[in-house]
Amino acid sequence: MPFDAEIRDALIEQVRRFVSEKCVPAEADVAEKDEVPQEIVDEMKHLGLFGIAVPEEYGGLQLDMETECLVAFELGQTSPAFRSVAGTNIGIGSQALVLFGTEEQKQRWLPGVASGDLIASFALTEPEAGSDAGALTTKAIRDGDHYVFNGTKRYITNANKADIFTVMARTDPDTPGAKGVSAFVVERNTPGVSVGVPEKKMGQQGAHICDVIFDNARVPAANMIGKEGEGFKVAMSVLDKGRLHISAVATGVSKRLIREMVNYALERKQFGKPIMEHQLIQAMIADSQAETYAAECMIMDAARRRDAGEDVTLLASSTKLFATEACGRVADRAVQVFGGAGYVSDYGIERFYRDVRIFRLYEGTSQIQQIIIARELARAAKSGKL
Ligand code: COS
Repeated sequence: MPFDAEIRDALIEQVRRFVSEKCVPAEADVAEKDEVPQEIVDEMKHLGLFGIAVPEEYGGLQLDMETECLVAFELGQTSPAFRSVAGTNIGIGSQALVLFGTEEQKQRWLPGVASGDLIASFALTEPEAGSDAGALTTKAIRDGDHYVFNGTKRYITNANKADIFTVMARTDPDTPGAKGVSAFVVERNTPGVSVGVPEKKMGQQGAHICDVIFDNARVPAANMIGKEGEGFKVAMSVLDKGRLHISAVATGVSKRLIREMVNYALERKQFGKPIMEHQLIQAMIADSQAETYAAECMIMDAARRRDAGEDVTLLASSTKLFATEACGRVADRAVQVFGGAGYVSDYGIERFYRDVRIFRLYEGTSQIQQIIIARELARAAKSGKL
């Protein structure tokens, strides 16, 4: 059922004001200090942002995907580090529980996820298993009513703040590839679970990624999400949704950068007139607008189809590929339109240029999206559905 239009408009307006009044003025400071201030985190909690994708019965706002993307368009219009604070609770950290958790698991963890009092992280990637996620080697070996975890997860967003992790681990070491993998909730305070120091990154200062290390960590068997051996499918379903969300965030950044380009081009004069009147500048801005509008339309269509119950694997990958690559081009043009000022930190444009680079990498690289798109098309053709 579509989300109530009036409530939706009010929420989007609230998020828009929060972004422009609280986040935008704090952008440089957050980048400098590598930390989002607690008062901004508290305001995000107050707005319900941590729980937008959690069902109402567990304290969330239960937005449909279309509304979630509209919110993400707004959240994208500032440094992506702000979105990242709640990003894993909204997306990959919580959705395995939402989609596949038992009633008991949901009651135990989702209210905290929704309020933001519990930070949820998603632990799939490993040192030797990035794009080839099915090659993961973290083991979870059954021992009575527990599983014993050993292994290392890498580049895990919000790991340093996380209270719970959705962890994909190999429960059947004799079965290689996707089939031997199961999904679990692992609590941070489990003995044998430790978190590394945050990595130094190219951009998105204020958002953190760390290793998560399991050293004989005993996790109750009751924490398994879904069936044994189905963990890879759980992860892929979570990523289908996550990829739509990231597409919307990237498109939000593109919208912000278009605004920055237009405003700057109207002010900045060269050759006796505002650079907005120079056709080569117009071309860069026009291409950015056309691509961003195309991304927006793709995202809305894919989100509505997901809300209608369609399988959106093909659409989510198509959307992520297009929207994040477009965002990269928009950020590059923004630097170009700003010229020397685009390269200087004070204007913030070079920061966005660095910040958006990760969109083409995480939740599946552009090349992985291409592989998924081709596979889905081949599958559809073979079953006569193309
Ligand atoms: N939804 C549900 N199930 C899915 C699925 C999806 N979107 N995609 C794949 N599956 C299922 C497949 O149907 C298959 O099950 P069956 O054997 O029962 O048919 C199983 O999962 C394995 O799928 P597949 O054979 O396609 O796995 P591969 O190892 O060949 O690789 C890719 C799949 C490359 C698509 C996957 O590893 C991937 O997405 N990699 C990128 C990982 C990523 O995004 N990392 C970012 C980390 S989070 S920031």
